[in-house]
Amino acid sequence: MPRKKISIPNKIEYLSILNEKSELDKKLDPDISDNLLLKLHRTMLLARKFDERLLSLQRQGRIGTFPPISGQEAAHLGAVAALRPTDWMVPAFRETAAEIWRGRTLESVIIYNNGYNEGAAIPEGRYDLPISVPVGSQILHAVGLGWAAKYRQKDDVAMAFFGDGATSEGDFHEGLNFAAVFQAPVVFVCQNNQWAISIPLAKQTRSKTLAQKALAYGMPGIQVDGNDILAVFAAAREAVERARSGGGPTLIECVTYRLMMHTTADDPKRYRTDKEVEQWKNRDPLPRFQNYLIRKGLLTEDKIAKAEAEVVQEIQEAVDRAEKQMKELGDPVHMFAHLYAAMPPYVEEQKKEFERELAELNKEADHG
Ligand SMILES: Cc1ncc(C[n+]2csc(CCOP(=O)(O)OP(=O)(O)O)c2C)c(N)n1
Ligand SMILES: [Mg+2]
Repeated sequence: MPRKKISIPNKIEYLSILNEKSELDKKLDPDISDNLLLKLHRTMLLARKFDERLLSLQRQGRIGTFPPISGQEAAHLGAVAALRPTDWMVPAFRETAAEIWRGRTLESVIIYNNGYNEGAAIPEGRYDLPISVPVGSQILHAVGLGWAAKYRQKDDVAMAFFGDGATSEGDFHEGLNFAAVFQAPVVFVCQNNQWAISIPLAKQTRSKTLAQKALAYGMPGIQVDGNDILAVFAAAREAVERARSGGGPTLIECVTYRLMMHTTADDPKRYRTDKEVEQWKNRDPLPRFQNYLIRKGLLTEDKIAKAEAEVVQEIQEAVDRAEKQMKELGDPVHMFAHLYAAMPPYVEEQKKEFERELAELNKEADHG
């Protein structure tokens, strides 16, 4: 026959285990230990409360611009929980819950968001890359790490995080192609939160799913309910195991939603409706997981209230430590010190302007 359908391996599946009513599909239960379930819940709760606190710190002028994660905790925490501590985690900029899981301190987040690069430093023994803001760049970094692990015959896996917007970047296509051709042990986690600042998904792609882009590169792709931490964990565990055992890369699309603004410099009311946000609030990953754990007998309303009070206290202590550390780190104008051997005139100008602004701020602070 001259014209026929070509059979392509790896059909695209959709995975959901815990639905919006917190009901479990028993056949798909990923069988996670009680200990791990409770640890995931605690991190999710801490990350949510921390996001709220960061927002109020930003509004008070005590930190700079930051990208909130509320609504997306399950999508990145569930994925990273499938890694070993010695695997590589390559974050974009909206994975705070996953970074906390990997050991990032809350104070480092505060310090970083105040412009101190010290807050981005990764301590010895943590196999994470710092936040990388250029959209899609994380993909190339992770592919390099994965390829290096394979070249050295180690069984480490690299996990890259990025958003729906990143799938329009050349980096995405180059990275996935290279990883598949060389069978690099990389798990690509796309947090499809429906928006790239004010650009909706429909203007980003004509594809029905982002996961199906994996097929073109010859790797498995799966779309998961990204607000269902059990589904994200199950898909990530499978992909990590495949990568570790020589089966190459996987693309996981986590369908989720950013409940807050893109960054604190953005006003989402200008491009999306309250109705849309309300619909997604009903799919909030935190109450969904919490209700499941209550039904399972692992949590009670009292235990949750107690945990909330504890994380709020933990956050307060981190804020205190961060504010103390920032005083010790000294003048933020030092950020200009290690950029260039010979500073270009326009950077010199920025430095002077920053010095003027700092002087103004210090004057205001002196006057209470
Ligand atoms: C290469 C590049 N272009 C533009 C920007 C400005 N920018 C920052 S975040 C963003 C949108 C990213 O959208 P998405 O990948 O969906 O991630 P999300 O912010 O939704 O988590 C843009 C355009 C950037 N940081 N890097
Ligand atoms: Mg997005």
